[in-house]
Amino acid sequence: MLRPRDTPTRECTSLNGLWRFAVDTDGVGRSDGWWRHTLPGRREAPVPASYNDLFPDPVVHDHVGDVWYQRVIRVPRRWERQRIVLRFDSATHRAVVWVDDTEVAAHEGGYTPFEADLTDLVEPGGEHRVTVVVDNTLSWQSIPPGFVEQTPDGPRQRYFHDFFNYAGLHRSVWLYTTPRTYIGDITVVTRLDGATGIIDYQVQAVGSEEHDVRVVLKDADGTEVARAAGAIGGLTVEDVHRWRPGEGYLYELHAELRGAGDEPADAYALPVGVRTVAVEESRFLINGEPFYFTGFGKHEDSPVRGKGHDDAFMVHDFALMEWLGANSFRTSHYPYAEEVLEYADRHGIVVIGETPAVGLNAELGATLAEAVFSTFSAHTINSATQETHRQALAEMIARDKNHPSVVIWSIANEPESTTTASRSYFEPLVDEARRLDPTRPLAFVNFMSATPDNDVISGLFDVLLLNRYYGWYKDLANLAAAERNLEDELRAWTRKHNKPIIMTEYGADTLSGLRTITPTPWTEDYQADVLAMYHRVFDRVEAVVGEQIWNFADFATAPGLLRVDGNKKGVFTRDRRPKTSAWQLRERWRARR
Ligand code: GCB
Repeated sequence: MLRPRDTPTRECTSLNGLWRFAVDTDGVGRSDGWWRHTLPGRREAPVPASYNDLFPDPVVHDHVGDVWYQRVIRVPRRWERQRIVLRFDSATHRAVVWVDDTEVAAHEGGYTPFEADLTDLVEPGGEHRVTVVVDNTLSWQSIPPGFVEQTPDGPRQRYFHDFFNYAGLHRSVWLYTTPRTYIGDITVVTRLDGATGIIDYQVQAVGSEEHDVRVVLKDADGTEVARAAGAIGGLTVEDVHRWRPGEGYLYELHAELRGAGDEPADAYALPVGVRTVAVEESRFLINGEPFYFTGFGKHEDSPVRGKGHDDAFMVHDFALMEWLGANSFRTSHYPYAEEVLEYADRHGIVVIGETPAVGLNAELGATLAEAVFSTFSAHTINSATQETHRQALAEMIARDKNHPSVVIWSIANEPESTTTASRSYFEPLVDEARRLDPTRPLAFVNFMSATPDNDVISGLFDVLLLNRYYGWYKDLANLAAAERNLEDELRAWTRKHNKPIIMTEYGADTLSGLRTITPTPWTEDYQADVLAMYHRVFDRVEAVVGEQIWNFADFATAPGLLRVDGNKKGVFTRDRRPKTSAWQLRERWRARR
């Protein structure tokens, strides 16, 4: 699915801004047909943003179920004879959309885009009412999963992941045009042959059969460097300028459909980075050279906006990572806004892209939701959940396949991975991911209690991503034992699999400003000691090819005895002020560059 862009044949209008907003506390909006009229009440909500923290009202903050957004759109008269598309970059976790009285789209999954073709419905020059109902409920069949507990005081959402269940229209909404015959999709795969770059491309045309496809590749200065004709083909660039970590060099692939009279029917420009990714034994190679990941697991999370995309926070976060010398991050625990990947492409930051499959684990259910259940069963995570998961995976790959910054797909965070049921659940998803993208290494993020002895699924994957909390959830305030146990475990993984290991989470909750001389959990000094201990071990174990600290910044979670106004494992506070460890990391990571 191509991101909306202005091109010589396409026009985009942003529908961001204030929309009418109503919380459907009684759950009557669908039966009463709220899309037919102006929404009840006088509330407005900004798009993009989570709605939860906008109002000083626990009813909104902790609402379970539907909320409604509505606005009027004006379709320019000049859009006559164009194909007109309404696009939501995301709606968390599912949505139904109406234009006037007609349902035009329904989508499951909170972190990938969906569209509705309005060509036959809207009037160029006319005004139309757009209404969206967004449902934040997590069930056993949603990704991520959860369940709603019915209590005497009303429904309560329970879930098995450690970040607040923010919801709403978190990303941009667009109204855009394409010609009636248009470029539906482009796929690029890049290869290197010495100094020569090869871009295998595929352009999918939709509409009339009579057209030719032409493709021109331009360098960053706009100079043409290669051209080709046909829907499928290859472009060769001598002396290619590679995309590499630290330097996000991008070419631009201009695809054109030409009709019978040689008129350009549609045109689209796609940024392309030429690079390769490979795994060789325990090494991770970018452009044939060993790469060591430094950086973070992150969240899309900020005060007031919640998970709403914000360009200012995005640029600031990247600038702070640059200040530290970090070269990578994981989109824990869901695909981030596409703006984030585009920024990473342009700036040479390496990304592990993750699906929203977080909390598929009964052990976490016991800790985070006081719930006792079997992870995989007919009544909990079952084949219908697996299908939602497959769809989320397919939509992530469809959206992100052309981003050079993305070098690994992570299929899930900390699922159960020690039972035959987990093996049966993951095997088909692994096959599907490899079918959809045979070019990128595949991984899942392994949970602490899944050890080299009892894990049964790591053999299916290319890279081992491990989350380990020695010195925190285990060996608290005993860093000597933590150091021994961590090293023993990493060596055991290497003996068993000989695959690259990236530590995708490690760290300690830290209250900004709390200091100590003797080792005391929650202090800034203890966080620094824990990180230093991990780094000593990483430097001794050759198979470790990356360190991504949990977390870049403090973030909001559901209430819990271990959570003091959220998770405090950030190297930065939620408003992005550094803790002591920031200077330690800056020294370590800048020295590596
Ligand atoms: C984890 C999870 C992450 C949590 C973190 C923690 O293993 O992947 O979502 O926030 O631990 O701090 O407990």
